[in-house]
Amino acid sequence: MREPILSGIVQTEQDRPRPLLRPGSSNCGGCGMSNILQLLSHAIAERDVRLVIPACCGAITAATYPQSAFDVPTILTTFASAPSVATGMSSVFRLNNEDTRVICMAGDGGTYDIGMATLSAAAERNEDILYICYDNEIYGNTGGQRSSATPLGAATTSTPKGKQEIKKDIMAIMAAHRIPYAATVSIAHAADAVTKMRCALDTGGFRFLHILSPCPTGWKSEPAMGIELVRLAVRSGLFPVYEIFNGERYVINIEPDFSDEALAMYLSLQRRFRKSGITEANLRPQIEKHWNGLRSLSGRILPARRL
Ligand SMILES: Cc1ncc(C[n+]2csc(CCOP(=O)(O)OP(=O)(O)O)c2C)c(N)n1
Ligand code: SF4
Ligand SMILES: [Mg+2]
Repeated sequence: MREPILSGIVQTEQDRPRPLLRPGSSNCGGCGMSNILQLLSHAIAERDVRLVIPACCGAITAATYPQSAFDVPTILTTFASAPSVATGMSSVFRLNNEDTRVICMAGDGGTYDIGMATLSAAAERNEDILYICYDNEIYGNTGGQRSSATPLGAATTSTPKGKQEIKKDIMAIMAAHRIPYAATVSIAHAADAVTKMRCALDTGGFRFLHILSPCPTGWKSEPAMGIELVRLAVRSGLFPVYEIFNGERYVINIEPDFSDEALAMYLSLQRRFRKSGITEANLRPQIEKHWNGLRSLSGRILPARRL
């Protein structure tokens, strides 16, 4: 399961000649969204793409007009309308016979909460859009309030003692739309991530990628630890890595060892979990329930738990 950091991925002749995210972005140091954009750059290679970004940290990433850190034309939309705007753009490209992919890049607030209506509508119509949710588990751009992606026990500016509710299962919601392709992506497993991004870029219809995106500012973690945190989340079973084809065929891509030590490390490296005092023992039943569901959907027999 273990891959070297960024999987030794280096620029090759097949890659995008210039990075999607150029120097000069306004992202905080260690922002997971920056890592995602770099991986996406490898995946895009020579493909022609447009970005559509609703209100979120990503809308600020480009930095100050007239400069832009994005190396492709990028449209910023209102919070709730990114999938609708992307629908219009994708339709125009199709009518003009242009081979241009439209990528919505939205935060968890724009995806799980405020953009849910237009996201669901575009998915139900099976619009030709790649929708990426970079999930930092908070409303990062406005100071770090809770979203429905915030996990149990995490302190945010609107849940200072720790959130009482569990994280919403966005993948189950997207699967219910029976879209052609949905996948969770780990930035700690770069080869798997780039493969899935390419698959999502080249599949027709609505595609959805859910990517856990460390936010050192909101998670109160060290900027250099982002990729390691995701590795711990995957290893402990907290962030399952899998694909769903047409809402019905589940494929688990990475088998965790369900290490309690990794889960404890994941919690202790982020000060957002300190106030609630949540422990690995509190989270384990929820993780097991989630995995039991995934195993039965993927038709895989539950292996003995490895500690
Ligand atoms: C309708 C509406 N409500 C609230 C806001 C203020 N606002 C801008 S960005 C943001 C948070 C976005 O959170 P998320 O989508 O998770 O992205 P992140 O900032 O974490 O990258 C909020 C609440 C807004 N722009 N529009
Ligand atoms: S607040 Fe978090 S998500 Fe936003 S730019 Fe900073 S590290 Fe990235
Ligand atoms: Mg967010």
